[in-house]
Amino acid sequence: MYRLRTCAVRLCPLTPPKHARSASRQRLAVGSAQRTFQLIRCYAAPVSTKPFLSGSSSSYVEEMYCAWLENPKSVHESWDSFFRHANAGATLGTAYQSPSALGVSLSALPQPSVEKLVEDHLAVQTLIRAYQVRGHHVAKLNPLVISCVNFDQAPVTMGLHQVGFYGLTESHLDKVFRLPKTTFIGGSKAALPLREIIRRLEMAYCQHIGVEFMFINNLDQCQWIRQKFEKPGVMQFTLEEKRTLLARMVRATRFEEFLHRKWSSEKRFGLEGCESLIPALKTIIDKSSENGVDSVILGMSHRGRLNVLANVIRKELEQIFCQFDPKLEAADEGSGDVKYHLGMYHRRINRVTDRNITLSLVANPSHLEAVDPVVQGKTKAEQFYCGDTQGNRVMSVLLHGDAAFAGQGIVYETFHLSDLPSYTTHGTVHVVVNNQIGFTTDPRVARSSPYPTDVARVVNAPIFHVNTDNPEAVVYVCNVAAEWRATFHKDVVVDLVCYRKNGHNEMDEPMFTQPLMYKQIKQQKAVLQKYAEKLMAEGAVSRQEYEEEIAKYDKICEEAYARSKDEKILHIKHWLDSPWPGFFTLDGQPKSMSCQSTGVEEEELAHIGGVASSVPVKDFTIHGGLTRVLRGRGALVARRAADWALGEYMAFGSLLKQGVHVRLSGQDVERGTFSHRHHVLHDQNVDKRTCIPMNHIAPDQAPYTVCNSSLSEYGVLGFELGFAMASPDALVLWEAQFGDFHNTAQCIIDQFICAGQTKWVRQNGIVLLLPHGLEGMGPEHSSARPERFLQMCNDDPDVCPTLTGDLAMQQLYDCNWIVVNCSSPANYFHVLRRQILLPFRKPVGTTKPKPSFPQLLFSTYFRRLIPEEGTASHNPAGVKRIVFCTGKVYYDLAKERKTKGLEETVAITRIEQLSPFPFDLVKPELDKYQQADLVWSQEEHKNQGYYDYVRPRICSTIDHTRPVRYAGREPAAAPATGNKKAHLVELKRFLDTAFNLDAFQDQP
Ligand SMILES: Cc1ncc(C[n+]2csc(CCOP(=O)(O)OP(=O)(O)O)c2C)c(N)n1
Repeated sequence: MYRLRTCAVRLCPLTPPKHARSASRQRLAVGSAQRTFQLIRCYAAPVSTKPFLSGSSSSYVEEMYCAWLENPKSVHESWDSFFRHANAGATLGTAYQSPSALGVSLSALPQPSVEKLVEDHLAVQTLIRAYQVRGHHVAKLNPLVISCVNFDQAPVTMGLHQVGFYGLTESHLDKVFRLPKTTFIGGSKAALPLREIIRRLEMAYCQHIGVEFMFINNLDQCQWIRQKFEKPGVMQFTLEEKRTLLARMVRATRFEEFLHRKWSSEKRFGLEGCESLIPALKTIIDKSSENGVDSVILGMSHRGRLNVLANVIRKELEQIFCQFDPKLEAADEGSGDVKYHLGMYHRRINRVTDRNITLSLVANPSHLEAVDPVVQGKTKAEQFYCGDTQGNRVMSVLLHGDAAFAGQGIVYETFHLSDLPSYTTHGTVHVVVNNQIGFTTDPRVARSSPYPTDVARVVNAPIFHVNTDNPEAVVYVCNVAAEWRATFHKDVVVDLVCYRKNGHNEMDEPMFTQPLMYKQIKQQKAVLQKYAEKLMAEGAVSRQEYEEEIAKYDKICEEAYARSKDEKILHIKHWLDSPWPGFFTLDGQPKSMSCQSTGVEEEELAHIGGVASSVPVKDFTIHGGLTRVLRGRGALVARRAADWALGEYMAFGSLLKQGVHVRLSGQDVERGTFSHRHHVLHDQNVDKRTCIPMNHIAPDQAPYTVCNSSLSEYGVLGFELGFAMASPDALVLWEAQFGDFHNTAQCIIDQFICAGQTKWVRQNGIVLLLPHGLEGMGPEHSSARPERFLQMCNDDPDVCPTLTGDLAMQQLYDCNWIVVNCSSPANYFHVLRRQILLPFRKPVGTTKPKPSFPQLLFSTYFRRLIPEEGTASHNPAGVKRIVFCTGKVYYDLAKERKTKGLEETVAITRIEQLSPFPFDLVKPELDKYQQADLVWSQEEHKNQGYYDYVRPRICSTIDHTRPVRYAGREPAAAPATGNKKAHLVELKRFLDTAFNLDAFQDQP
């Protein structure tokens, strides 16, 4: 877009009517989002060399020129005359010829005066533009008065006394200037004296609101914002609106005061200094509700969270207050969480619009901003399930701290999801509680950008900075933000510039580190008091009414406090952010404790296999290589076999047919990193024509979503977790490109997936697909780090449970997550289907081989353990060793055993579900081979992989009567060697150990 500024001077000698039409058509055709102004230019036009038509002033001419091309009457006659002559190739100084309507005075002017007139107009337009671009630099944004933003000492070029900067003098102040189309300060007037122009610009851009938007590369959007802030009188409030605002400020303020009175030494991360947040959020919700939104999903950190719960979401106050009672025990199992992390879901009537609205605040961990993608995923899912393709009914609101917003990379990753087809939520309203400090750290050492909000510029989100000591300004920008989202379905940021009245928490002493700032804060009059005084001075409210409002709310708090004393127990269940109506019994239990068979009729599998090996649309040319792949699949189906890709296809296809939505997301998942999946076919002759055969399985099937994601693990995994949170009736899978890349999403894994249920009684059935395997590809691209997942399992290694018939289900119910490592496509098929057929939801992490894989016949259920089924199993007494293993190393072991002729002597048993550990299946194996020594063999290094998890559990199963030996790689720092030769040597060495029956003789 900005190219147009530099080439704007090169006005071409077009014939206006013809080119005006074509240019206008071009602008319409590209749509509002792509105004790049690729106008044809003739660089030979003499006016192109004029110095006054250069730099930023030229953009005004450009805009006028474009407007003139579309409609010559849309610009002032003087400009019409100028453009006509310029286009006709007029020479220097002759382009302007007075139109007849301007009369003699101008046309009679000597030529230099004409040029001066044009120059002065351009100067005024540059000045107007300066306010639009940089007005926020001088706006009075900071309630603390001290400057919070350093713009590299850029000179202030605004104000009555700065007109000289534009080549104007004081004598111009009372001259009347035409206003360009790019401003709305005139209201109904097309021209104003310069003095008034400046006054109006100061009102629009330099008071308590700083509007940052001129970087947006869409003229319609810029114009929309200009008119929202420039039109005279836009910020008018009715008496009722002012009184409502005051009442909201009373609640926000008195809530914190109440908590402070009752629990002065309890951490609550109060909102004092930013009480305007409450009316801000309520305004966004009211306005969005007015625009048709009926569900708002919020994410936020600690600051002011209780206040938001109480006064925005309307959690019962007694439920909040009883969280402060140290004597109350929790009714639910699990760790629970601190009160300022808990979530909430509430459906109620919005009193302003009288419409139903559902508000949910997503539970979140301390990890700042980690909840952002989760909120987006949940929002996307809710939009998806209610058919809201434009985000008209469901929206997200994200709250941020200033330090976290600037510092946490996940903010950027989440912004980059905002406009992607499979991830967009059609606009999020971001609200930054910019208290100008992060714990004890000043902004000058916490970020390199002037504002904490600069990250939002990457997605062209407008940013509205506002001084929170002016609640009306806050409410105004929030209204505009909500309207922006409803109009353009794009992200927008409200930067609430405020202060933090106390320390980081209520126990913290801020004077240690920010003495001057806090001296200033101590002198600060509370915003409620300021606003109440303003309204009283205006006569909008009387002192008595104000005091009554306060007394009324204090009474509400006192009464709730009294009720909270009756609470005998804490129910974390009451803080659920995503209830799944109908999935559990009324008291939140699974409806049964059994799992249907995961098997599927062969006929159905053959049908799905047929779809997987065909192109279900006509006249669609696929790549020749793919034709071979599909043919290969067809051959497998005919042989009743499946490879890795086909096993997955059949699992997805059968669930879709059952009406279960399946969503697979991750980097390059559509084709599959290993070029095995091919879920999206591309027509080789038609650009962007694609086909997803999985959506052609049955007419009444559920939709299948498969989407290549942005290159973000943290953001995308968080998003999919949020998607899976919305409903138990969908199989949501995230695939890491290689398993090791999940570590950049570790926070989502640790904070949400591993511990989510125990902290927030919230189940989630997300599946993590983690390609894994040491194949000589080097330290990366090898290990999915299964040891990390296993280390975080909540089962006790030292206790062998009672081996009853329902152990398997009970274990699944009790565990925090399931870790599997399938060695066959059949088992992969079953474990995917089991995810949905279980009567509860658990996350699954599945390490899986990269799919160069043997083909196996289908079984009918997921096999947690695959025992030795070969020769050794027929004569257990002759077996000298059982080698336990998991995953694809089984094939290396089986091959080596055969080579060494030990098929009768060594049994190999595969543990496919590592956690929960299948004690009940391991025990019979151990009992069967009484004389055998026990070996755990893995391809991973000893300090990695599965060994540390499996060994104590096998020992507990047999009460430590036999030791478990190790045959695998030595301990190491890196997951794998980068040297192919070393890789093979290592492999040979541990296979030798695994089958050397004397190898452990010297070990105790
Ligand atoms: C990822 C992460 N790193 C560090 C912390 C520790 N921490 C808690 S609050 C905080 C300061 C946050 O400042 P800001 O984002 O401005 O929010 P505020 O507390 O000022 O409202 C820090 C560093 C954290 N919770 N999360």
